[in-house]
Amino acid sequence: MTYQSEGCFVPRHALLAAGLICLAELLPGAASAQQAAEELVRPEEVHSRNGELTLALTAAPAKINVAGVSFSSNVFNGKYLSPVLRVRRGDLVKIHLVNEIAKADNEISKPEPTNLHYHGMAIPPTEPADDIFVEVHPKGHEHVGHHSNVYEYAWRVPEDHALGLHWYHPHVHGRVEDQVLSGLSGLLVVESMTETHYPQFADLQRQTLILRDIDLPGAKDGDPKTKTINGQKHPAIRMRPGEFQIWEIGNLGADSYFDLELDGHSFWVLGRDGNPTELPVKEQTLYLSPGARAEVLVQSAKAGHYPLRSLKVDTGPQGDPNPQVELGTVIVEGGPVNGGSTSADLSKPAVALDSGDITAREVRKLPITNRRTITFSETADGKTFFLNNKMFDQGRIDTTVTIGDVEEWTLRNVTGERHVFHIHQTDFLVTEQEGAALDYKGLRDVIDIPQQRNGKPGEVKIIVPFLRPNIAGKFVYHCHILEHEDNGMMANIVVLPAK
Ligand SMILES: [Cu+2]
Repeated sequence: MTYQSEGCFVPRHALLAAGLICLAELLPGAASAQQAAEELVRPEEVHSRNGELTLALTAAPAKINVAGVSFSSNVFNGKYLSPVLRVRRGDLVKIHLVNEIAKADNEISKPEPTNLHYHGMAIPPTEPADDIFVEVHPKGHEHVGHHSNVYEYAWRVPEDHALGLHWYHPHVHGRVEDQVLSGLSGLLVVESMTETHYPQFADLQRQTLILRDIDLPGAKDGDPKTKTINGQKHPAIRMRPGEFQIWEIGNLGADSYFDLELDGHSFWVLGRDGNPTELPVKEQTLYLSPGARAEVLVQSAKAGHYPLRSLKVDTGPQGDPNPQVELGTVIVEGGPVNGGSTSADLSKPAVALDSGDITAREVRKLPITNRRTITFSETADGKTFFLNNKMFDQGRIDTTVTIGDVEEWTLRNVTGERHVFHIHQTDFLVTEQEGAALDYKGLRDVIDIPQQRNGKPGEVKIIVPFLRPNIAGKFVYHCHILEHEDNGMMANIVVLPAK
């Protein structure tokens, strides 16, 4: 039997077992009181079979319910929580994308082009793979020389691809923020990171936490966005005392930062941005810029309720507000689990790192073939954004490199707000932040560049290896705060085939 009252859709026995009652019943309208009762939902999953993942994704308005509010929004296949795609090395991925984007209650108000980008994937930046210059127009708005409202994506996961968490979202310049904010983003997992690199943790219970931001109807410009986990405002995540779990977490939102803190717990990072770490990295808070992902190990403390928060992030005097919010509650209860042997394994380094793509250790040793500086700037009103003093222009080539090049890029932020660097098709190694050497144990594909302070620009140094022959072509690098990207903070790069 399901017990229902406002905001409570939980089997009564589960509530009793948890020692909970639905407080919404006692305190009608008290948002915080309803919060702990809703169980974390599991996203729908689509697995590849016999080496192939086939999926139809239709972007269209649908009635959704987010944080207790019902409204229509453009989403994939009728749901705010998009399917998690799980593929393996060597798999063929075939996605039939249909554009039925239309007027909805929020954000996107008219038919407009869309497409798909596969963030973190080292696949060709060309059709029918990860070409973000493709425009799939809605029916009746097809342009001469463009495609119909349907597009057939087909690409193969490279046999040596890094294992981990990636994601998919539209990337038509100028419309990315609104489409992602509407709900058009989902997780894409190249299996099996834990089994391959951290086999001692392979049997642990897993949770998938999709973090996103959204403007609820009536939200005013400048209001902080509403943050959700798996589309839920304040779900309950369950663990047993002493239990280790693996959490797959992705910030698949448009503009917001998440800096996760779980009272009395820490996070052991096994992978970030689709790349394994060289050893588990202990972090007290898990900082996830827009676009960042992480696989982490969490060991629960003694029985009790622990708030899972996203801490306030100082985005700078010109930045958008990113206040602290409570995202959910970890409920620890039931028979204790002896995590002794798992604790001991935390000091063991990752194994089989050479089974895949280039590692952080290898990138560190590569000779640098060229250095360049990318400056992030914006107008005083914070409405127009530049890379190296230029707004994005689809027809202009800003950077040209050749397969085999290994470049050191200095990312310089001369604005009063944080920005987030991302480049398509390749990962990079972060070597320096604010003048201090950084020895992070893995490759990344998004990194924050802090705001200018006291006239001193924020600065980060990265090494970008352009080594994989399959990434030759034209693609982009940009700020992953999608509002900034849409308003100019993006540039084109052409990677020429090796001579
Ligand atoms: Cu930015």
